[in-house]
Amino acid sequence: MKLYNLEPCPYCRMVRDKLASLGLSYEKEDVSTNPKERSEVYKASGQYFVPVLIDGDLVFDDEEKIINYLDKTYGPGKE
Ligand SMILES: N[C@@H](CCC(=O)N[C@@H](CS)C(=O)NCC(=O)O)C(=O)O
Repeated sequence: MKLYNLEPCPYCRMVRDKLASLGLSYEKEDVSTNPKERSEVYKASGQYFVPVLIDGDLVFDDEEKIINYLDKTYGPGKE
């Protein structure tokens, strides 16, 4: 799994906290504070906002979608 991340971003923090609480390991890529300089985010997701989570072929571009997905897929009882 890969997270496009900005440390001070509160939405990214929600996702980092969720990943940590589920004990999931992931690659974290810190992006530019300038959305226009986030070509890697655009390439992956078709938009410039973070957080973006990539899990295999799946791409999520909003913290609520990401957190729902993580809970559904990796939450307790979903091993
Ligand atoms: N996914 C959130 C938004 C996430 C968000 O606002 N991220 C900020 C960083 S904290 C961002 O990437 N902003 C880029 C911009 O303002 O163009 C939502 O739809 O409510």
